Amino acid sequence: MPIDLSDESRYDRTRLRQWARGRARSAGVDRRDLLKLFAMGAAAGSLGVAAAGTASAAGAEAAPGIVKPLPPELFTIRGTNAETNFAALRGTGRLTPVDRFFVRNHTSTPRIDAGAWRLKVWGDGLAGGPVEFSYERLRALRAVERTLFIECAGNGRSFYSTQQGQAVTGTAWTLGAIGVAHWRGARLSDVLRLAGVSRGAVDVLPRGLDDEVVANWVNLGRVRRPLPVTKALDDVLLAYEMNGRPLPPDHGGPVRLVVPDWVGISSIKWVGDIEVSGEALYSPWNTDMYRLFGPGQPAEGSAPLTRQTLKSAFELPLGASVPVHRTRLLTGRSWSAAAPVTRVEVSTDGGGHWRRARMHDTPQRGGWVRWSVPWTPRTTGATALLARASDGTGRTQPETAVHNTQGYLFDAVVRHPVTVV
Ligand SMILES: Nc1nc2c(c(=O)[nH]1)N[C@H]1C(S)=C(S)[C@@H](COP(=O)(O)O)O[C@H]1N2
Ligand SMILES: [Mo]
Repeated sequence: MPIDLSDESRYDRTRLRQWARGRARSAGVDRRDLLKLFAMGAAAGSLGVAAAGTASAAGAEAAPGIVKPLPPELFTIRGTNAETNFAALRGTGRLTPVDRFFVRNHTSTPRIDAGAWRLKVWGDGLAGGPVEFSYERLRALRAVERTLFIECAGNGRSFYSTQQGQAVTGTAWTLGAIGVAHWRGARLSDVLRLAGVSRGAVDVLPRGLDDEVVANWVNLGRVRRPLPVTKALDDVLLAYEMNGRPLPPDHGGPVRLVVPDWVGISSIKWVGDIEVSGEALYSPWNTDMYRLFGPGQPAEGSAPLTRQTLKSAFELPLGASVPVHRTRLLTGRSWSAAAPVTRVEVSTDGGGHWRRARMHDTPQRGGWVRWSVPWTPRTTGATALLARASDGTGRTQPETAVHNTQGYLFDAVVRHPVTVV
């Protein structure tokens, strides 16, 4: 019998059961519904997440709900999202210009007036009651500036299927779900302290003001993902500027979180409230999503994902044609969430020989390095370009990434197809 939500006591009992199981406490999301949902997604080969009232845009020319222009030379549209074409970064600086910074929207970009915006900090992890911050008040706090990347946990996901022959669900990103920006904002720790965060606080739960996410008829509520209070008090920003300009609407304006090194979903855009809790919190974004599921993982999945990994990309379209006997400068970028990149090697013969690439930036944690290597193709035909980075922890990109059903944290060396003509 379907649950009648107008029957309040029945509804409350359902919520209570969910609560007892420790699931999805603020959205009334049933775990079994979610598992069914992901099973359907797997069968359909994609996750099929769409905004309430918005038609699915898979395969469409434009991403409904993104405000900025998305010219095809700069972006590849994937459902409600726009992937940066890596080739469009060639010649740009260390910072990704906003006009080509990828957009990952679960629903659509809301337009929020900074003057009317408020951040409400609340919950039993505060010593007192809720505290509100206006945009003006936030901007009056001590400001910090940092150059950091935001990268989707699923960046590179499509290579699980095209390179490793493995089935995964979710947006079929190549390597363009990353951007590096210079962010300016207040420290989340300052805001939490002003709000009276108590010593017993365990998790904070920032929530976006964008529409609720409805996936295959299950309402997951608004985008929100718990963050341990230790990380929240460490290095997280409440950013209001990106590359020296007020934060644009598509990237979370007027205010978003920027969570250094962590999976992009942590950096909640259009933040409207933050719950501070004395106990662990759950949302679909740290339970059934953004964990590793699959062979070798516990049935309930790995621990919630935190740090991003190590990757490299060429500033060249996949499948590009290049003229034979002509010397060209291959350029690209490498980045790691764990430590600065220490070395980049490139192969132009499918992995047979490797050469050191020249680095054009001082490697820095949280950013990427631009690199280049000259190449004169000698024979015509199909080949693969490979770039392999190592970082200060001693890690080098592996040949194969660890398969997981939702295709997160792809870190293997990508075989970038080109044809010499
Ligand atoms: N409120 C809200 N925050 C969000 C999202 C969203 O859809 N809504 N997407 C998340 C995901 S999955 C990623 S990868 C980053 C993308 O940030 P960008 O669109 O500025 O590139 O924002 C995160 N924050
Ligand atoms: Mo993401």
